[in-house]
Amino acid sequence: MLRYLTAGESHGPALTVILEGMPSGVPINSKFVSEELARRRLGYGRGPRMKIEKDALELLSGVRFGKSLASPISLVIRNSEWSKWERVMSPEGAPAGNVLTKPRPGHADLVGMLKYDLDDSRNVLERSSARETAARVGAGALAKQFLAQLDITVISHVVVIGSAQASEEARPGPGDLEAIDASQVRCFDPEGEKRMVEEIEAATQERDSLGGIFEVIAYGLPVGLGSYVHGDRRLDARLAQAVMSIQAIKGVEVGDGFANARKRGSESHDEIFYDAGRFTRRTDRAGGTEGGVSMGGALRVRAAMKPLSTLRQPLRTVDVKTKDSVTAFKERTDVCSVPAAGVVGESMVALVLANEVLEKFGGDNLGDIRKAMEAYQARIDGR
Ligand code: EPS
Repeated sequence: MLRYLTAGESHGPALTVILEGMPSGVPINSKFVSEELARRRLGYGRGPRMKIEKDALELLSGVRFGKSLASPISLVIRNSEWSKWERVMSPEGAPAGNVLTKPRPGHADLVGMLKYDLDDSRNVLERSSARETAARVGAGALAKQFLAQLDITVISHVVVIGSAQASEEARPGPGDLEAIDASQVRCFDPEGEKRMVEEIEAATQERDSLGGIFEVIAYGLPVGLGSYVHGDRRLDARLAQAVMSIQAIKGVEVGDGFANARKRGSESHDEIFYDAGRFTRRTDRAGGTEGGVSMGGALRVRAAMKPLSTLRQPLRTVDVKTKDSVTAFKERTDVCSVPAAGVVGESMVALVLANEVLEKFGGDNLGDIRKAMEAYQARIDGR
């Protein structure tokens, strides 16, 4: 129902994204999209490019006088560094610049060269780079503006960087995003933030990189998004796919997924109560889905990001041309980008949830969707 496609190389002229399936009548503010793009650049431990460049946004279609038209919405994010890369990344002419033949372990370099029969790993890294996530955040910012009309809010915070952890008690609410973004590492726990910053400082000193875990929380969901009737309709499965698709993500959990695996059943579920005319839960161990269906209220998804694979002290590799044992090539890089990945996680979750809402409540225009949601909620509340 809602689909998006991104295009663009990391050092090409621009990134493009087309979002198709947005209903009509949704207030769309391009300033909000730009602010979301700026949020993705946040975080202690990012590399020099984040300072050099700004994500300059153009909204090309699908919106008129501040409202969506139901036609495809297209965004362009120009790379302000393009003039420096014009020769290296030219769509025409002969190769200019170094050919990269020393693939970085952990990156897509080697598998990409073998799969696509390429002899320059720049042809791989330009597209596998996490630069592409700027386009996803653009699409996610559109989805968020739709969800906001239905009082659904999506936030994220960083819970682990390397060996530094935030307190498990530090659970932000829907209004806490500003406070989270004010933290250098987008951590909601000030003590945790301190430990994380120290961890990044140490890794920077040692010319190494760090991964971590972020949590995305969506507030205000109705009961009944997703379905148990078939595997590919399960909300948790769709979330896992979407979040796992973010560059460098190697693990996804819903609620207390991995911790619950070590507990007994009697400690792992959310008991059901009936208070003031509503079914309620007093815990949220499941993270907001049961049987692949949203339970109503908050949804929690965590993702594990591996330490970035571009290193200042590169690992051993093989030169694909000479087959000599060498060290991998060096690129400009971040030390840690978990805070930014959290913002990308919000976007991916927002895109999944917007699609789920459209599947459940129809997809033509905001007014009809609202009415359908209200009628549905009235039925649920009457039980
Ligand atoms: C990235 C390497 C760095 C990051 C980049 C992702 O880029 P460069 O090699 O140009 O310095 O800055 O991230 C972004 C440009 C971005 O917008 O997030 C990589 O190898 O994935």
